[in-house]
Amino acid sequence: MGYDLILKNVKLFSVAGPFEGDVAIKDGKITKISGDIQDQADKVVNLSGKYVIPGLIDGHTHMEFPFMSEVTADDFYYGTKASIAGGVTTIVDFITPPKGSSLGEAYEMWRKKADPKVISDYSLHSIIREISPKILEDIPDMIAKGVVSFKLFMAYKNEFMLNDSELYQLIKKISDYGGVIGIHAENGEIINELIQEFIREGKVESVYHYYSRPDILEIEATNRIASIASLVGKHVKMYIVHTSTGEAVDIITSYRKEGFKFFNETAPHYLMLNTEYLKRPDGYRFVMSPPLRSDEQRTKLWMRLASGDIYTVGSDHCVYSDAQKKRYKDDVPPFHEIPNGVPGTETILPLLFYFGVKRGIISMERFIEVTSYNPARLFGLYPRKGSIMPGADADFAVIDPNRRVKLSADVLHSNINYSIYDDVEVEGWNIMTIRRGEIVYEEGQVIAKKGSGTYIPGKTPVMV
Ligand code: DUC
Ligand code: ZN
Ligand code: ZN
Ligand code: ZN
Repeated sequence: MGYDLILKNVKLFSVAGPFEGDVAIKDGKITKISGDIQDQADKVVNLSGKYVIPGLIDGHTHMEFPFMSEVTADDFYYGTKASIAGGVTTIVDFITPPKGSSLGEAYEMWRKKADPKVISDYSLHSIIREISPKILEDIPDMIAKGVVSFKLFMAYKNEFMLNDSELYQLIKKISDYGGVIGIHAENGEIINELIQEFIREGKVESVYHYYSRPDILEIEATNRIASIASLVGKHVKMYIVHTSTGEAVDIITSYRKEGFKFFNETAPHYLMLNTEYLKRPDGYRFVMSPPLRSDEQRTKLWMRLASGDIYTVGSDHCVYSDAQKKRYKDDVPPFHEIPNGVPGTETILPLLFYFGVKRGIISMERFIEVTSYNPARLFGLYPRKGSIMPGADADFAVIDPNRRVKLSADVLHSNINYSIYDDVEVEGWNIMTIRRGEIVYEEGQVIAKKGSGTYIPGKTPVMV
């Protein structure tokens, strides 16, 4: 039998531990994993000395995201180019329905935006920003289309925020149909008060973004939503997106120990950076929500990643150019006018590999668990994605564990001219990405064609 591609002499890592040998691929699928494969193949690649891992699943990206009166600078082309270069073979992005639109209409809009441009494979969550009988009715139809998870916001008053009664009704409805609930947990009412207070006092510098969104408002919102969701019942599948505090992780963990299917996601910037970055002249680039926190919180998050209490790592890739961040002015605008978001999809792999695995904080298995296995299960993509077994999609990242790279806009692929990790050097770098059996990135070059990614419908997950 002739294969399309054989990867020779790989050190293959999965959640089950390492394996050394060969991998054969046919028609985009993993076909055989064996010590020594001598069969014919169109292409044979020798990967000795490299680490092969499952392609990452970035479960949290905002490409072409209409938010805070801007559309993010990375559209589905630039954004997924960055993903692919970073070893991310699947993203899960957010349908963002315009106010008044049905979820079904918004789904069509997002497929039209993404399909002609994507380079990685992609799946979709849907944001729900308002409630109506029509929206509630749309939920089972969306699940049937493969949109099995829904993001609800407890912050961003007047843009996305829902109140407790709306949250309760939506959690109930989504859970009736087996869907997953993603929560942006911050107390938006109080944040709004704090913002108004600071503005009245003339406190407009970027660091006030942090002071207006203190840790306790994430902890409170997490506690509140866990209480509300627990009333609905143990069938609720819920995760707190971009968790930035150890305490919010611990609340969710304590519910999980009681049998609730509650989880946490964190993002690499909360592991890497602290509030001090907001005080730099380019502090506006570091405005995202929840905000960057203390080194103590960073340490708590690393520990909870190591223990397994944090379930997934997603980038929250939400890129604005300098011009957009500064609202097209020379001076930095008041903190509350700066569009929220940072790039991240391309740097999940090098940051977690170097600062997590190489520094001995997390194992290779944990790294894979939080970047592919768990997101695949949570978003209903498993076992097609996130598994290394015959029949699964042949999605891989190939790491040169010794390659040293200094991060900068020059080596990254986003559609902006800065990096938030300019002073960071890593050892360990993605040198090849394989997406459904095709080499789509090699030695700094993204080879895949625009639009060659595929929509992957999710199935309501049975993971837990
Ligand atoms: N936080 C961000 O920083 N950007 C996108 C939306 C969000 O919740
Ligand atoms: Zn062939
Ligand atoms: Zn959010
Ligand atoms: Zn987000």
